[in-house]
Amino acid sequence: MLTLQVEELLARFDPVAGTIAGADAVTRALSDMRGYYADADAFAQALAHDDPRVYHVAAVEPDQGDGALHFGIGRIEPGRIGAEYFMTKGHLHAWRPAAEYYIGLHGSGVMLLEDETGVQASMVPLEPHRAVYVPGFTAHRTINTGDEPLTYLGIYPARAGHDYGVIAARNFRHVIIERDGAPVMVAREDYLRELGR
Ligand code: S6P
Ligand code: ZN
Repeated sequence: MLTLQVEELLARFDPVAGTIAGADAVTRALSDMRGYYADADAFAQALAHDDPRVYHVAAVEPDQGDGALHFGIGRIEPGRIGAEYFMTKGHLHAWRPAAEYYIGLHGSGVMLLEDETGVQASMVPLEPHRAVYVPGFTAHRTINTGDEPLTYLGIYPARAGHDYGVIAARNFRHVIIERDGAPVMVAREDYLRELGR
């Protein structure tokens, strides 16, 4: 249980840097994203050239009890691998009923949401002045479709946890790719066919 000490209740964050004072951050470089991009040749070419940071996430997880909330701030750099934008790995919550709110802070992007089968999918804009509801039982990936860093805040039940296994094994059924300067959602198998794979 937390006390009502201000310093336990107040978090200071930088909405552009995507940092939270005193909080640890997890960083994902391009080399951590092997297998996540559809265009394996473009991935190998990019990685041969450089291993940039793709995104980082800082989280405040003060309390573990039932009903407790956590939040994280993510920052995704601008960039693309082939036609696919820089993005997060994406996950389901280990506790599947856990929903989440995403709030855009800076830059412009989208969220790719899929139900557990990948049959139902949606591309939802994520940018300042937008809050996106991610229902429970929904795989979610965040994608920077702009030219500057995308930052966002995600608020989720303390019990949510992360399950990366399903996505690592079979990926999302859809990709978000750039077409004529704008993001579109396309079935992964159609994009792979276009690439000749
Ligand atoms: C946690 C929440 C976010 C993500 C972050 C990075 O439930 O959805 O804080 O952790 O967007 O994505 P990922 O897929 O690497 O955890
Ligand atoms: Zn989540």
